[in-house]
Amino acid sequence: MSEQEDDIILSELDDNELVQQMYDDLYDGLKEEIEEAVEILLERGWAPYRILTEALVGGMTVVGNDFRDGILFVPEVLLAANAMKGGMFILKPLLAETGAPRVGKMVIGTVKGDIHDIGKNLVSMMMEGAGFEVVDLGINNAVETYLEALEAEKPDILGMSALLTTTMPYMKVVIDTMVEKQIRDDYIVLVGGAPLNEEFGKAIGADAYCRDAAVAVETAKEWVARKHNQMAAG
Ligand code: B1M
Repeated sequence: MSEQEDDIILSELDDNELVQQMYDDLYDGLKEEIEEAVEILLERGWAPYRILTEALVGGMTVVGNDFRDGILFVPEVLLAANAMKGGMFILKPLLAETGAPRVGKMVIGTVKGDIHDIGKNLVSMMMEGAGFEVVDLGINNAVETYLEALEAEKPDILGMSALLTTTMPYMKVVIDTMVEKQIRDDYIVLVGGAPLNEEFGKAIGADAYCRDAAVAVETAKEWVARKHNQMAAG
């Protein structure tokens, strides 16, 4: 984006300038620069969650808008995603380091036909940070993969992510199969992804739709507490 890229010394920028520069660097897919900037913000005392939301997710929103408008294309967005993952990789252990007690277990994966994983990874990181054990199935998961994981891992929660209008209906396929096999009520089912909304979550039979990772954590805590209370009540 900027022709003067080589002249910029990230550590000399103030916080606002640095975040703006991160937006540019994310846009340009400059992974090393993003990693360096994340380290600088950490040194300056920024909380990992603030870096994640204000710098990385904020920058990715700009990328998303230009992708939508046909200004950026898949190869460029892949580079941006790769740069974002570089930053997330540094933040992951810090977000998970809160020392929170284990509150529950979640199996999560992106649905069949969909390879978007940044949002799902963010949810996983935040859930781990809040004390959940997370089993991440990755991307492009068929109903069989979800069911095998539920059987093997016995989690409290099944989380599904979809970023495409063409793949979000697959969540219903998974939930319907769980109903068919009479295991639907054994799990809390949470769904998320940019094209979803609360109405869709209800319509497919999920327990809740989660707008973002922070909401996913709060919703998961609420539902797990409710489940434990019900079990305690007999
Ligand atoms: Co794609 N893509 N993409 N893409 N891509 C979108 C989703 C799109 C909206 C872009 C656009 O047109 N504006 C559009 C979908 C349109 C639609 O369906 N209506 C789109 C398209 C069309 C495509 C392709 C079809 C493009 C093509 O090939 N012509 C193709 C599809 C490939 C496939 O999946 N089969 C494709 C490919 C790609 C890349 C590979 C280049 C790359 C993905 C890289 C990767 O993930 N490793 C990519 C990217 C990066 C995007 C955008 C730009 C960014 C997505 C993202 O990471 N957002 C996206 C545009 C956008 O969303 N604005 C776009 C940041 C992330 C933090 O947010 O994922 O929403 P999000 O997650 C949030 C919440 O949604 C929620 O919490 C997260 C954190 O706060 N959440 C959950 C998500 N999952 C959850 C699960 C939960 C709970 C909460 O469970 C409990």
